[in-house]
Order: sequence, then C-alpha cells, then structure tokens
Amino acid sequence: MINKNVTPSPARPQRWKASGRTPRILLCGVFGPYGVDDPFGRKENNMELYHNQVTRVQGPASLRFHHRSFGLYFIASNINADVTVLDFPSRRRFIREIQKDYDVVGISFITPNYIKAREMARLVRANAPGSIIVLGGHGAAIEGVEDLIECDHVARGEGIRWMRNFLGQDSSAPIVHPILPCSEYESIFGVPIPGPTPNVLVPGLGCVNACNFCCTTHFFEKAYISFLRTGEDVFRECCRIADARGTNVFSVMDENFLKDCTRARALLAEMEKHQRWFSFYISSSAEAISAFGIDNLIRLGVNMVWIGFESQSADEFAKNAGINAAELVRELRDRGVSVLGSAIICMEHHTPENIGADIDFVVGLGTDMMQFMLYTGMPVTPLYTDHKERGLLKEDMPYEEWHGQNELNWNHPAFPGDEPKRWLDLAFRRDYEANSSSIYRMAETAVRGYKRLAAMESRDPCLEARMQQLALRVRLYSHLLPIIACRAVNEKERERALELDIEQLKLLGPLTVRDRITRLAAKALAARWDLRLRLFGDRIQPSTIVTHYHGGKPDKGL
Ligand code: B12
Ligand code: SF4
Repeated sequence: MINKNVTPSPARPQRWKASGRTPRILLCGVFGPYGVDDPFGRKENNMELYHNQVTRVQGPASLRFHHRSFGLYFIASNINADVTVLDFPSRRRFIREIQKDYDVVGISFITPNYIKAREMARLVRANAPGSIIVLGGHGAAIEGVEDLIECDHVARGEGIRWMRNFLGQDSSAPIVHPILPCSEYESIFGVPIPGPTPNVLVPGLGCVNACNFCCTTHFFEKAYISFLRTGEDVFRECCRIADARGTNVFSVMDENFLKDCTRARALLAEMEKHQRWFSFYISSSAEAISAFGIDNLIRLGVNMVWIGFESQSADEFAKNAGINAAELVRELRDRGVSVLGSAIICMEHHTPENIGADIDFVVGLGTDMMQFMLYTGMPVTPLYTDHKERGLLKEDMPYEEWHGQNELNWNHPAFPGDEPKRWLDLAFRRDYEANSSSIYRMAETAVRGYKRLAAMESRDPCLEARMQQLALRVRLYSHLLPIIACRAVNEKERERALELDIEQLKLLGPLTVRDRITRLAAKALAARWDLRLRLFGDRIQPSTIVTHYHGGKPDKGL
C-alpha cells in the first residue's frame, strides 16, 4: 500500500508555533540544467512538453514551450504563510536560498527527477538543519521514498489540503486559483508567438477513468478533485484571470476536462449568456468528447484537444471502446479543432511483427501532433504493480531513466536492448514524414475550420465569434508557411505549405503592409534560429523564477 501520507519520525519541531509568528516556507521545483546527461539527469528528459515527447524530431519546426511547476503556486496561493516559490533554480541558486533558514522547505518532483530531489534534501540538511523537509508531487509515490530521501514528511496526492492540515489551517476553505501564464516561452522556428501567452486553468486534478498505466488517475486515488465545481465557477475564474492577464485564451491542466459534461455545458451556457468568448486548449478522452458533442467543442472555443488513442486495439481501454478514431480526428479538424493524439509503444501485445501496423494506424489518424511514449508503469499505477509482481520490473534501473523516451522500465520479451527506442524514433519519424510538421498541420486545421464556418448561410453570435477567432489563427499561422516550405521535411510538405498559403490568401484577402513586415521579421528570426541550432544545439533552459507570497497573495501581480 503506497498511496498514503507518511511522516517519518521524529519530525522536526514547527518552530514558528512556539514564537507565534507566521511560518516561512520555501517551495521549489527541482534544479536545472534539464535535458542534459549529467549525474542528476538525462538528455531525453527536457523541461518541455512538445520538444520532449511530441515534436522532438521536427528540427527547427518543433514547438518550444516552458511550463511552470503550477502545483507550487497553487499551494502558495492557498495557505496563510510567507512563501517563496523558487521555480527552475540552478543548484547554486537553491543553496543560496535555503541558507535563509526557512521553517519549511517543500520539494516538488516527479519520478525521473528523484535523484535531484534527493540531492536537494541532502543540501537542506547540510545548510539548514532546522528546516522541515516536505516532499510532494508525483515523485512522492515512489515506494519507500521516505527512507530513500532525507525528509520529515511525504505529501501524497492533493497538496493544498495537505499543507493546510500540516499548518493547522482550515483545510476546507475555498480554493483560490492563482493568476499565471501557462507558458513562459513560446516559439516555433525561433519566432515568438505574439501577445500574452495563454493563462493556465486548473479546474481539478485526477481522472475517474483509472486506465492501468496512468499516474494522474491513481495518484489521486481514481477520484476527481474539483477546484472549480460548476460551469459558473469556471466562467467567473476565467473572467478574473483573463481580465488580469489580458488574454481570453486558456490552457487547461485537467486530465479529462469534458468528463464533467454538465460543468462544460454550463460553462458554454455562461459564455453565451454573457457573450464572452474564451478559448481553450484541453485534454479529454474520446468517450467524453463524444458525450459532449463535437459541434459543442467549436462553440466552447476549443482550439486544441489532447486525446489518448493509445493503440489500434481501441477496446483495450474503455475510454476508446466503440470510437472510430480516424473519423473523430477528421471531424474535429474539419471544425478547426487541432488534435494532439497520444500513442503507446511496446505494449504487452506488441511484437516486432505487429507494432509497425499499430504505428501506421496512429500515423494514419492524421492528427496535428502525436505523442509517442513507451509503456511505462510509474509507481502507484496498477501497471507498475503488475510488472513488479510478475518479476518483469527493472528494479535496478535508475529513476532518471523512467521518463518513457528511451528505455522500458520492464523486460518486454519481444523488445530487448535498445529496440524500444528504435521503434519510438521510427514512430516519430513516420508521423513527421507522412503528415508534415505539426505547425503545418495546425495551420491546415485552422483553414479547414474557418472555411466550414464561413460557408454557413447564417451563424449565431457564438459561431460568428469563433469564425473571427479562426480567421486570426489562420492569418497568424500563415506567416510561417513560407518558412515551413523552405525547411520542409520532404517535397510533399513544401508543396502543401505553399498551396495552403495561396488558399488562405484567397479566403482572407491579400496581406496588409503589417502582415508583410511580420513575415519579413519571422524569416529573419527563423534564419537566426537555424544558426543557433547549428552552433549551440537545441537545448533551451528555462529562466529561474522567484515569487513571494504573503498570506496567499503574490508580491507582484502575476
Ligand atoms: C505541466 C506538466 C509538465 C511540465 C513541467 C512543468 C514543471 N515546471 O515541472 C512539462 C511539460 C515540462 C512536463 C514535462 C515532463 N513531465 Co510532466 N506533467 C505535467 C502535467 C501535465 C501537469 C502538472 C500540473 O501542473 N498539474 C496541476 C498542479 C496543480 O497539480 P500537481 O502538479 O499534481 O500538484 C499538486 C500535487 O501533486 C501536490 N504537489 C505537487 N508538488 C508538491 C510539493 C509539495 C511540497 C507538496 C506538499 C505538494 C505538492 O500539490 C499540488 C496541488 O494539489 C502532469 C499531468 C497532470 N495532469 O498532473 C504531467 C506529469 C507530472 N509529468 C510527468 C512526466 C513523466 C513528465 C516528463 C518525464 C515527460 C514525460 N516523458 O512524460 C517530463 C519531465 C520534465 C523534467 N525534466 O522534469 C508525469 C509524472 C509521472 C511520475 N509519476 O512521476 C505526469 C504525472 C504525466 C503522466 N501522467 O505521466 N510536465
Ligand atoms: S482517461 Fe486519460 S487521464 Fe483518465 S485515467 Fe485514462 S489516461 Fe488517465
């Protein structure tokens, strides 16, 4: 039984209680550099979503985004304490910070960053022996972590409630949603995406679907922990956050946002009532999308949806049973909704003879993007327990390798040695060569969606607003089409990019002077990016971010 909170004894005293002062707390993500082979990490383990596991073989066309460690900001916003959030520190910066002798140091980590968390805890003991160490995040699910890493407490599952309980504060008080950008840095071909980056929205944690390999469902004990319960709650928070950050676009960190169909419908009703048209990047399972209704996705303003297709044998997972995946993708893209699909490589039933067909199946879905990940049971999942019980788990494989982009963490009889990695690389490459770069596909999806809405004889205010938003996306992406054509993976992509540019000009009219200047600037930036990649490689490290909170309020508006 690993999913319970642990307090190794004896824990350090809560010093602030004796003197009656406000506790001083440091909350940290693990230190960088990230995505390099060094004693603490591996080159495959980038601190990036797309370039890590989605567009990583797409060269200069790869999408480059950095995301903060959101859990830390959620905790800081919801406790009465003086909190410093230290995100993306260097090891040296971390040492400097812990020397301030905080009452509590909270370390957030995931399994592949185990060794960094262990080093950070060692440093705290050496530099601030009075500080209480709390471990949290998905790495806390590692079996026996309290004995492997020097610490006072291990917080498993939802952290706000845990921290409030620990501090003796009201654990049932309402949750305050922090105002945060979803990403710090967004660029494609070295060209930054103009305007503010989307806001992050976390309506809740976990998922009730309980797929055997999925840590998010099992870390939160197969329950959905709702931060924003109703559609009205979501709408109200969207208004507050959008007004503060100046953008109506949200990236939703919720594993299965449409699963709560009632809340999603109520959110749409609120938007229609107030004529305020937010747009969203979401994740949802195929069955939840079907239940919500594909046409409703465009009304809700979904720009992109992440769907776990996992494998050709759709019935392997209940969420995909009876779904025609290819039809679903086509219908979504026809409505201007980009699809990020995910697929699993080296499942139990895979053999070198049948895995190629599974890869061809997902490539054939023609999604805008495809994540391929090795079948990896992380601690807390039934898959992990199953592999362990059957003696298949590679128990001596260092956790730094447990990221699903290089080696399997279990012995698959059909894929010894580096075979899994070879299939993984092949899958990414096949998708790129068959379907072109993801940015090309996103541009195409936007055109398809715009054309469909523009062809309608009449549109209500909601669809009119969505059509205008699609027109902006079409024009924005179109500025990259000449760059895509120049750097195309093959002749097919080059031709497609040029044809799409002509098509969008026909749809939206000629470029303005401002458009022409934007295109020239984008070309110059792309040339600079090519040079940067050639001279310095493709690693980008996120900058350190320090934020202070007093009584749940950040020092400076975020
Ligand atoms: C955003 C994200 C990222 C960002 C990282 C942002 C960052 N700065 O760390 C990016 C895109 C870069 C990323 C990359 C990777 N990620 Co990631 N990522 C996520 C994602 C989608 C959302 C996390 C999030 O912000 N949730 C919202 C916040 C509010 O919830 P939370 O983080 O869970 O925090 C709560 C609790 O966990 C707890 N808590 C968290 N920290 C702490 C600390 C303390 C002290 C306490 C008390 C409590 C506490 O309290 C919080 C509030 O309740 C999750 C999936 C998911 N939906 O959870 C995967 C996930 C965390 N990632 C995962 C993995 C494996 C990776 C990668 C290895 C890529 C990959 N192969 O999948 C890389 C590794 C990058 C690296 N070098 O570290 C796994 C972790 C598995 C595990 N068991 O360890 C997850 C669960 C996805 C999955 N299902 O496999 N990721
Ligand atoms: S539907 Fe997605 S989020 Fe939910 S349990 Fe399955 S894989 Fe995890």
